[in-house]
Amino acid sequence: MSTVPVEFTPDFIAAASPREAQLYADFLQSGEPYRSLYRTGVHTAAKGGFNHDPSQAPADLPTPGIDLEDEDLYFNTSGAAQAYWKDAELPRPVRDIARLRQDLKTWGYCLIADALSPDQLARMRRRVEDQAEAERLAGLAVWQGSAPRPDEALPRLQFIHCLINKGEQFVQCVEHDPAGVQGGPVIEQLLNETMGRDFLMSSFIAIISQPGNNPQGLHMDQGTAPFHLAEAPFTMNTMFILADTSAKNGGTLVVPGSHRLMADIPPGQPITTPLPPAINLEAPAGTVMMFEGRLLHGTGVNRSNDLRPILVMNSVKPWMRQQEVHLMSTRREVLESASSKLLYRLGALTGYGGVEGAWNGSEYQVVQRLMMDAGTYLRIGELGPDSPPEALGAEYGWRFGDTARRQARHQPATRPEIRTRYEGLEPPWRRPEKPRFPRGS
Ligand SMILES: O=C(O)CCC(=O)C(=O)O
Ligand SMILES: [Fe+2]
Repeated sequence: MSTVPVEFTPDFIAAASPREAQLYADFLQSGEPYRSLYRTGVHTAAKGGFNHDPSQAPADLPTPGIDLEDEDLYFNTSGAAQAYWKDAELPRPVRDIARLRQDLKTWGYCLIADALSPDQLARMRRRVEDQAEAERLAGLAVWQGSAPRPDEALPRLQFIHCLINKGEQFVQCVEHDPAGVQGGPVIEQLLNETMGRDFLMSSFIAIISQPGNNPQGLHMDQGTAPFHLAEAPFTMNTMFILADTSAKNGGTLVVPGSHRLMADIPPGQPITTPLPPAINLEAPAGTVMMFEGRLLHGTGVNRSNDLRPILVMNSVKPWMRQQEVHLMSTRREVLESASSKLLYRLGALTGYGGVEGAWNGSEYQVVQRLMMDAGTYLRIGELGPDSPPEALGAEYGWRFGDTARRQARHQPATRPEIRTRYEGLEPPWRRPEKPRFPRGS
């Protein structure tokens, strides 16, 4: 028996790999920029850093785990923060696309006034409230996004995931269909300009803060990337505001202009210049806030007696992973009736994330998914020239895809009985008649 060379043994490798010898350790293990974002005593009107840890709060506060009076904490925005921003021309809800562009560029966010008509808003709000209540009653509610109070097990922040399965109006939001969102065409134009036309929908969720929730630590939604470009964001958020929002009910905390500051920090390096304070978003129900991936933001504290519902749709570059694996999550009925635009945005037609090589960018992955639902999708495994005829000729799922069916009759060496068997194979789903999206053929 031959012995393994010593250089390949775990002990030898561990001994030869102290941190200082490891490649890129400073960069990969820096924890930046969050480490310095959450550092105490650095940032303006945020003496505890831009994060809230209820276990660190003094014990005798009127609200357990959080001091709602100290104006030097980042989530209390009516004192020092308000004074800081009082003369700035921050975004306010408008419909003028020129102003919206300017706000996105200067401040990292913009507010589209009346993006939902009163009817659309009422319908959307009712749907979200019903779904949220039902998920609570059914034991399906998801509580995440902030810390629980010290005396409670779960955060007071309810998420409703995968909205596209939960109402037609949510599909209309993804398509920016004016029938569901009257401001849809403006949203789509701004997404095309900031992201490029080939963006994907990463997730679409409702976030409902309850009275007395804890604030989120501020973050960039493209913070999963270890680098940022000054030129443009990699992700965009479209936030549908379903109730009048202000500091009172925990309007989203935002550091205006932070997209530029964050993009200027070299990857892996700490923030050395104090950041400006956060504001609470203020806007009437029906407004859509668009904000980009480099902007620092997070859920605010709901000090009212009502729920604060918003919807957040996240768009990403086609080379990024989507938060939701839509091809697994989307209900069959939604997939079967989907337009080419919806399918594209769900990630069913990219050059990534395909099934058994069907990721060439021309094949929707719906056939595969529907066959998997039916339990009929057979994967190709280990084969050899001597494999039994049943194995070589099996009804592999691959055969039903576009690429396989297109190539089948040109295959140079298919055994005649197999060729005959699969000639004219009918897939269980046909691509939509409408043109492919967004490349248009
Ligand atoms: O709830 C909010 O206002 C913002 C939520 C958010 O930023 C997030 O969950 O990533
Ligand atoms: Fe976020």
